Amino acid sequence: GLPSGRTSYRHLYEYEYEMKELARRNPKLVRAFTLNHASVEGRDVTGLEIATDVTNAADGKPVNVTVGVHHAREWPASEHTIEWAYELVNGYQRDPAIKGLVGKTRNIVVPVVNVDGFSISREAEPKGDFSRFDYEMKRKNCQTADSPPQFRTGICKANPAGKDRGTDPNRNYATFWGGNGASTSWNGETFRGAGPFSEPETRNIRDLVSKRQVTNLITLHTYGNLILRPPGVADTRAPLDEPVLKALGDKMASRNGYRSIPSWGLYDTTGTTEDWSFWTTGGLGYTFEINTAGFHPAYQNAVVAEYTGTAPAAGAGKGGNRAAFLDMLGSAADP
Ligand code: 0X9
Ligand code: ZN
Repeated sequence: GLPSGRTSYRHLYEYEYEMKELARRNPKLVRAFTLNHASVEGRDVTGLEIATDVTNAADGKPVNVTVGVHHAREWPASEHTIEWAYELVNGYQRDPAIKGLVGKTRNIVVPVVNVDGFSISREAEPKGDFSRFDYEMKRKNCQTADSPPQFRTGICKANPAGKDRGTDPNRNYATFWGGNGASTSWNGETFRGAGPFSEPETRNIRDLVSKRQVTNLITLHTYGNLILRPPGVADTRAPLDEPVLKALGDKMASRNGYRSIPSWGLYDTTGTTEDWSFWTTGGLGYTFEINTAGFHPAYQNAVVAEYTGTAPAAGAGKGGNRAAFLDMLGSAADP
């Protein structure tokens, strides 16, 4: 089973509660924090920092970042992220190898970056005014500033354009912002936003990464069983670090059975999370696309089996995402 023992998709309040509990029960190892910017609809975004003597922030250790749910409907992304936090906490107590790796690093996890969108998608009802048909498959955040006036009012959930309005947080980062593979329309599924970092959700990650020594970052999405590395757009020169990026991507893919490719090989994208973090910090960055069955299919497959490596397509016998994340941590600890 999973490090937490969980068997079903969490709600936003469960993420919040569990993160605070993990910190409360492990005060020397885990710190819960609120990111700098409240979401468009005013929700706090919560993260965890996991390190030996966690409150001693100025220790200069390499920082390994794991983030989930930029895209609202991609529920396994936040599940794998919070399970990784449990993995580190449990492992610190029970597994000398994990304790050793945690001791050399600072680990940050932010399970739900797009809290407004996730809340809409996760809480959509089977029928009625707030039906799944309208809201469960929401992708973007709840930005209204760019919508036509009649769609600018009310919260996402109450507005008829609630699913369509918003900025794609994975097109709003500054690197290559506004290039290929991002929409310029307020209701486009890949709307890039009014400008680089126009959204509080992306500014949160910008601020978090900028003030620390981030050497490694994974941003989790669904779906496709892919490990994607920079660059996200084909007409960009391959980065000098391509052999290093490829080697670690391929190593992690040998654990979870995903396909390891440069992300432009899927399709062009600009303004994405790990392109920005890689070009800004030099830290190795990857997108994982979890599972092949959809945005949030059966938990037992997309979360339990893919995390633990019991799914044939996801590293059966080779460790699954658990083992891939441990490789990433190993890279942070011993570059
Ligand atoms: O289009 C996206 O943002 C990602 N796929 S998803 O189905 N989860 O929306 C893929 C992004 C790939 N490109 C980069 N990571 N650069
Ligand atoms: Zn996504």
